[in-house]
Amino acid sequence: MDAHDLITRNAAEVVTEEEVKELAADPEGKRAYVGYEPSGVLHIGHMLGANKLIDLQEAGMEVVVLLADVHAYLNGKGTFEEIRETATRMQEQFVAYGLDEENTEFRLGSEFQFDEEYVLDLHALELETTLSRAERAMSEIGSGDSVTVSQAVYPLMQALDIEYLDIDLAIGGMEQRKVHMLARDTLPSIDYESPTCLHTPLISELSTGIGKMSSSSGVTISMEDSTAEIEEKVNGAFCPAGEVDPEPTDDGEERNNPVLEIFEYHVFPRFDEVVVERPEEYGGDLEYDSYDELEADFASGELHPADAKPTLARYLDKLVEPGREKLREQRGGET
Ligand code: IYR
Repeated sequence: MDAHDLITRNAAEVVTEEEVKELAADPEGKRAYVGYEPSGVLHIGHMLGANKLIDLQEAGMEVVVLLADVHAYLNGKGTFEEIRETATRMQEQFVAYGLDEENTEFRLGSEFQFDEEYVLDLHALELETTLSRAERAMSEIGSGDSVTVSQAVYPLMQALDIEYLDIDLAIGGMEQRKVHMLARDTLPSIDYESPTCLHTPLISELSTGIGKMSSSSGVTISMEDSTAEIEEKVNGAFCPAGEVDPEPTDDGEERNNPVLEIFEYHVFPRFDEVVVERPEEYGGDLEYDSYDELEADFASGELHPADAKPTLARYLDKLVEPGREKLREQRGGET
């Protein structure tokens, strides 16, 4: 795979195509980052971002993971002390998941976000941004019922992080796109360049295929799950036979097949080959080198949900296992 394919594979969108092409022409040493509000436990959303970072490392880029402790605090996620403690654990779990420790720069937001220069730039951005714009940027990130002043400051700091970490490519899930658009629009007003951005897709809600999977509601998969729990969750997933693009609900709500999405965005990027184990009487094992082959067999009915689901659970379990082990260690051997 060439650098452009590695950078853009499985991306929901890039902003802009032109800028990413330019980056892909000479990726060596260029810097990409993704930021997370630290939480104690890595979940499937973090894993999706990490998969993209692994692609970028393979393309020759430098990769930064921002453990956004101040952002988590501004978003009401706990006391500063609690948050700092979870940041270290999160870093260890990313490494367990497969981010190469030597080639990944882990940074705490608080290392540079209190510097005078940063704070002055922040105030300059505050002057350039209306409250309603900041509020809109937070619509898919803010926690709690109403937007606090701290949450209006949050996206402006996220914009500045891109400058202060000297980033060529900002990565985030689709829920981050409004913050990135705000960054693109406002950074030039304080004489910085508009950042190039790449957004990863969101996985559909596991049990219904309606709406998006979220760590705060509904079913999610995380490093906390045992093998049996993963099997149970995947077994209960919405996965209508033969339907790659399921029909919308009667109310017109979009539905997707989350089992296929997880194969596409989580399993194939990390495994060269996927084997579906089937007894001889049902046709024997199936082997796939790419997601497209698996999807084609699912669409034709050759691959049935009853075989796809246990296979997905088996591969997800392999992805989760090292993080689960790390978590056990972090918690002092219990669980
Ligand atoms: N908004 C992210 C956290 C975050 C990301 C980046 I990239 C930053 O520079 C700062 C914070 C979240 O929702 O987790």
